[in-house]
Amino acid sequence: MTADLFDGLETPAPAREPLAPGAMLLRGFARPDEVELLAAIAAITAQAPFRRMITPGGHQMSVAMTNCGPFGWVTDRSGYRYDAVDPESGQPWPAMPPLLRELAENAAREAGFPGFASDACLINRYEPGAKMSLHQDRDERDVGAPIVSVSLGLPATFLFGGLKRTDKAQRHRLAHGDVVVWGGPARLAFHGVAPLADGEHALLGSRRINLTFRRAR
Ligand code: MD6
Ligand code: FE
Repeated sequence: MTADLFDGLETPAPAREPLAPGAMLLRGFARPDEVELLAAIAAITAQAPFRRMITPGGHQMSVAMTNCGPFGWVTDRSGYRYDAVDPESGQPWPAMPPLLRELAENAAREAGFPGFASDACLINRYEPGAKMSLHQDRDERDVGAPIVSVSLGLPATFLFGGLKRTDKAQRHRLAHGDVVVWGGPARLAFHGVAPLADGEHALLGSRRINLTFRRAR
């Protein structure tokens, strides 16, 4: 009886979980687009392959990265920055497919940030053991715009702290298709990803891919 309540109607609204003022988890928001998203990511990484970048401190990151859109986030010995050119190829980053840009805009609107016009999409690939230490996203010129983060593949534990590095971090499990939107009073909160546990995902194998959409310029 309740199973066909939604038959012939629009998809029900996604489950929203507020993480903090300005931060919202939209469970499964990207799932309807999973096949097209993975095809778009494959086309981007054929042009701009994943690579493990070097931090300004000289450490190689455990997460492999690439980008699409007008600007890409890069790090090397000289620092973190946004660059219109892929330093590996000397070419502009691959264009941001409309599907990705629209997914980010729709998720931001759902979380209370209408009009999000992303000009940078960082694509992160985690293999088992890869992690991201607590950090703030502060390389963007305008921190008035939110960040939209899409999780695909293996689940991860997202660490979400406060505005000080020493604030105790909450832990949230991010699964395939989950989207986190992050802005306003939460925009500069410290966050990270715990070491990825081993596992096998039906579409992605033993990997997690995260897309983070930003307004860089
Ligand atoms: C990740 N995410 O989920 C890493 N940054 O793989 C981030 O660093 C991040 O998820 C800003 C806002 C949301 C995020
Ligand atoms: Fe981040």
